[in-house]
Amino acid sequence: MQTTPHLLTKQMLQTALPVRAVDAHKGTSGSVAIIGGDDGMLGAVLLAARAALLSGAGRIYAAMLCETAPAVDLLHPEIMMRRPDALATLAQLDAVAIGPGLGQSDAAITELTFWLTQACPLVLDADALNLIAQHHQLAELLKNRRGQTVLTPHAGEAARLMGVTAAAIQSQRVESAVRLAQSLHVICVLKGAGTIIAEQNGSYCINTTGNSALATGGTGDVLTGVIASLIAQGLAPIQAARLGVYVHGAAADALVARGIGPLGLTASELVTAIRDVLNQL
Ligand code: NPW
Ligand code: AMP
Ligand code: MG
Repeated sequence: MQTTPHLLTKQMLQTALPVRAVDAHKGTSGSVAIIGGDDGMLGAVLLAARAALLSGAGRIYAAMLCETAPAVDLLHPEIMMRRPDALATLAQLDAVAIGPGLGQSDAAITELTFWLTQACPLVLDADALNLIAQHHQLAELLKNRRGQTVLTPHAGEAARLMGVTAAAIQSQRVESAVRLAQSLHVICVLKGAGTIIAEQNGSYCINTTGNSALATGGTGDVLTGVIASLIAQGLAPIQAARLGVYVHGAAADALVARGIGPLGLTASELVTAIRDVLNQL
C-alpha cells in the first residue's frame, strides 16, 4: 500500500474528461443501463438514470423490478424504460449499474447473477452489495468477472461485505477500502466524508470535495449513475470513479455556496449541478 495518501484534486482530473467529438452521435456517446427499483424504491433508479443522462451518456436505459414500474420518466422522457429481462438482448451496453433500490428478492438475485456473468463494465451499489455480502456464490462470480467492476459502498454496506461493524470501517477507512478492492477484485469507492477510491494494487486516493449536505436520501444513487455514464463515455473505470466522486462532491459544494443546503439539498438538485460542474471543469 502507498505510504502517502493522494488527495484527489481538480488538476488530476482535467485531462481525464469525456471528449465529445465534432462528429459525435448518440451511439458514440455511450449506452448505459441502470437496474434496480423494487417496490417503494423506484426513485433510486430514476435518480441514477437522470444522473447518467445529465452526465453526458448518449443512450440511457432504466429497468425496474417493481411490477408497477412507470412506462416513462415524465421529467426525463429521454430515458428508455425497459423490463429488466429486455436489457439482456440489447446489442451494446457500454456500462451497466445495478443495485439502486434493487431490493433482495429472488428476482433481484437472478438479475445480479446474470449481470455478474457478463463482460461489460459494472457499477455495483446498494442492494447489489447487500446481496453479495449474503450470498457466497455471488461474491465468487464477482471475483471471477471478465469485465471491470466499480463497487460504491457506504460504511454500512462495506461493513456487511466485510462482516464487521460500520464503526470499524470508519475507524480504518483506507485499509477497509483497499482490502475490499483486493479481496473482491474491484475498484472500491468507499463513500462518506473523504470518499476513498481504492484499487486492487493497493493504490488509493481521497476525495477533497463534498459536504454534509449530501447526507440525504438518493445522493448515492446519483453517484452510481454518474460513474456508469462516464464509463459508458469511454473513461477507464478508475478514471470514471475518480471524476464521478469529485464532480458529485463539487456539485454539492457549489449548491451550498448558493445557499441550497446544507439543509434541504435534494438529490435531484444535485443531478443538475453535476452537469454544470462537468461542463465547467
Ligand atoms: P444508522 O442506524 O442509520 O446509523 P441501508 P440505504 C448504516 C435505496 N434508496 N452511511 C445505517 O446505520 C438504496 O438504493 C432509495 C450510510 C443503517 O443501518 C438501497 O437500495 C431511495 N449508512 C435501499 O434504498 C432513496 C450507514 O447502514 C444502514 C453509515 C437501502 O439503502 C434512498 C443504512 O444503509 C435510498 O438510496 C454511513 N456512513 N454507517 C429512493 N428514493 O428510492 C452506518 N450505516 O440499510 O443499506 O439503507 O442506504 O438507505
Ligand atoms: P448513500 O449513503 O449511498 O446515499 O450515498 C451518500 C452519498 O453522499 C455518498 O456519495 C457520500 O460520500 C455522500 N455523503 C454523505 N454524507 C456525507 C458527508 N458528511 N460529507 C461528504 N459526503 C457525504
Ligand atoms: Mg446508497
